Amino acid sequence: MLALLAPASATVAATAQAAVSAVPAQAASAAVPDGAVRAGRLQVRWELQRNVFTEAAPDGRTQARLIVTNNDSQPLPARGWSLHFNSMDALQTGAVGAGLVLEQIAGGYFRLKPGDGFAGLAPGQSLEVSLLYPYRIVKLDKAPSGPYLVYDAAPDVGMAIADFALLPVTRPEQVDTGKTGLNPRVTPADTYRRNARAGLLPAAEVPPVLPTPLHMQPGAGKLRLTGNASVKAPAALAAEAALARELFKSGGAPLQLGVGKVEGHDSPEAYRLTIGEKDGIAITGNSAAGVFYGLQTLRDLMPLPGAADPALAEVAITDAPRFGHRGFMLDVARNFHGKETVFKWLDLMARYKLNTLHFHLTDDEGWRLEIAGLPELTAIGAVRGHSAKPGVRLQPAYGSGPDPRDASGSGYFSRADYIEILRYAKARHIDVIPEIEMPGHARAAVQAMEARYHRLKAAGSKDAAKYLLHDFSDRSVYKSPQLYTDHVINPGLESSFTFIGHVVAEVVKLHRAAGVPLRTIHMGGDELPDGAWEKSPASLALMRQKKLETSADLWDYFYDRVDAIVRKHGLYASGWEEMAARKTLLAGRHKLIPNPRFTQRGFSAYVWNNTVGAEDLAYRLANAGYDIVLAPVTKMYMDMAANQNPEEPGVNWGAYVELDDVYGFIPFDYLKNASAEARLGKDGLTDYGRRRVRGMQATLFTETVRDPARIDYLAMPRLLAVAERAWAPDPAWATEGDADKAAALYGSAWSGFVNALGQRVLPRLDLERVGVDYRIAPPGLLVEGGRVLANHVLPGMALRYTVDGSAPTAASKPVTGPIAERGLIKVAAFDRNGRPGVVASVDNR
Ligand code: TNX
Repeated sequence: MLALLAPASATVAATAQAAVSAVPAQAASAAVPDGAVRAGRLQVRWELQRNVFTEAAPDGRTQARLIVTNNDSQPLPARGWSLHFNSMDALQTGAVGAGLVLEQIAGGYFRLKPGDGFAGLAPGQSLEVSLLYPYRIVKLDKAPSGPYLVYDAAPDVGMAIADFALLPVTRPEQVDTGKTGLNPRVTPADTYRRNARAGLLPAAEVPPVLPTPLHMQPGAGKLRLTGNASVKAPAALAAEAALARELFKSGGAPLQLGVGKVEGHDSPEAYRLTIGEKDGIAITGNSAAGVFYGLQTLRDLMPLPGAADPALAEVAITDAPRFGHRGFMLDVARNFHGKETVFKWLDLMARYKLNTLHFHLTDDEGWRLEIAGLPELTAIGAVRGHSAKPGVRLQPAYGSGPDPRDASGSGYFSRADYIEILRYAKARHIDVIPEIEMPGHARAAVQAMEARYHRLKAAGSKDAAKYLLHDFSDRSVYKSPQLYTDHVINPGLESSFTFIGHVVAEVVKLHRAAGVPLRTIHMGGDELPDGAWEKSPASLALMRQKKLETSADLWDYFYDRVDAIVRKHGLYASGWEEMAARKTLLAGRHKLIPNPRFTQRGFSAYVWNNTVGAEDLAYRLANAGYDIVLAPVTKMYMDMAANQNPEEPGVNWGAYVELDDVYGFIPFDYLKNASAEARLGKDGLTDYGRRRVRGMQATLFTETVRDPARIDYLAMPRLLAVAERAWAPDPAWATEGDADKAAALYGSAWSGFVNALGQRVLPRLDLERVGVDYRIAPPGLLVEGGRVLANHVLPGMALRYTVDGSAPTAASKPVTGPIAERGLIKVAAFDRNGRPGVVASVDNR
């Protein structure tokens, strides 16, 4: 990922783009006018400077600067060039200082150009421009990304500026939050106090299985693991038997697998696992899925690799999931992530008993699935890069830069890839629910279908407009959260429905070809901006014809048609919460109500909004009859940063989400621990609504995720808390009415959870070399009486420290108690392979 300059080093910077040259070297050099600077010799730095507080912006607006340095022997000319980059947030355009002008091209794609006052930048000189944001930016992940240079003389050639970095946040005014009273940074002492809620548990007290099983009856004996494991299973469980043999790679025991009735449980995922000193191991599942989960439990019970004298403790477990839908959403549209990454996450999901991959395949910035008959969807919609001409490819986004070969900006799953993924998932008892975003978040498709239209029209085809998604005469004024003004599918065009019908039919075919039946497709519904469609002649004509009064009625018309399309294939429709909600105005303010129109359609709505004021939206929709998947942004959005420190990766529009925020989520009583004021006027979940809650999911949008290791960092270990909530029964603390008792129950449950993570679950991933670069949180540090106390959120993680200002390494001194040495104490936690986590430091001089 993008390098953040350490305060001490002002010279070295490397970016992910360094490895990617925009164009073949020859073309690039030909694109540089004689006597002009080469992109490779320009240096760009971004620095968050301060927040500007005004009456109009009481929460502040971020002021930042870009510093451009010419390290070439040639000048940056007075005119004839532009510097392009992406920004996740809006920027004030116009004159930005140094004689330069900032323009928004579209969405978060900007360009800096010389204005009349610019005289050029001589070799060795720097210039500075000022960037003003409409609000306060907290996260460095919001910084510009993917800068590149274009000369007007060769407008089709973009040349990456590899020497690009962010300057560190070291001064208080950079994080000034004004009067909001928010703590601008989490300090090591804050972390220490937070961590102190759980200490190291003796091995025997660490919960042995995660997610927590329903019933566990320990025995007294021990079953030795030896070289002669014998796995017996009927032919129908051949895949499970193979998994069992893999678990027994370095020592096993007699194991019997079978499908049969698990007493007292109807869930096909229920299983019973017994381990006896004499009888060996038996796993019976209500179905192969149950057997599979029994094996995942066995995996967790196995000694860690390398254990001396390996054995299994006697136990009898009867287990079944709390929710039938236990999901993880992976966005491969914003930044592409390939097959191998998807396989890795399917493996991890299975390990922790998650059973649904919500595959976010399309969005404004990419269409990632090959669709037979519509080659433009991937030839154009799956490729990002620089182009002076419209309709060639998508514009760069999220730092993908000028090169159409950029691995994050460009890429898609061929039909064969997709089928392979479906089969891989099926072998792990995971359903794949593909998502096709609409009617908003559809810019990639809109542009691809426009290009198709122009191509066929030029060829004289009568069918040119067959799949067109937007109305060329649309004058609607709207803006999406990603700043687009041209990214929606238009319901006034019959061709929009022809397109959706075609895509749905092709997706159904792919699932059939994979031998994996499809029950639902996620048909989007996210964030159609106010104002969209309103000045489209096509939409207005349709409204007159169908006697629709408002765009909310038009929305209903749209999803009525979409529903008919998916039903024709025997599917039900899934979608974001808006699919089940109706936009209304109450006293002039927006209010989402359960849409009375679709309650009997079997829609499954994924409810993300639990922000202030909407905490009960999921319950209101469920109470009204919609099936619900809980996906609350403040608890289970894996792209949210863990905390407000600017360097901490992730975004923050919904919340900061620490591990315990996820762990503390109460699916059936979101507001249990909220103030009386916050609960006032909010609906709870009725018994009827409760039966509509199908489950929950962790959601990972990937605007900030170019590197697959960043998925690991954001999703792990938080996904383990999601898995616990999704599988394990309601914990006692969630239903206890007495606040003190509930707090005590929570405390011991939390302690068990973090000890299991720190002592067994994560070490197992390390020792098995699964390759998960999970977030190793910074230790907590507290200076007390001249000594430094250190702890970690996950008891059992090894802590190491230095006193000489260097970053701790796997060879640094271990923390074994209070640190008495004087100096700048730097401490980091390490995984079992010596990989360090985030460093924390305190002054103990
Ligand atoms: C909101 S919540 C979105 C996505 C963004 C995400 C970033 C929802 C369904 N939509 O389009 O990627 O925020 O966190």
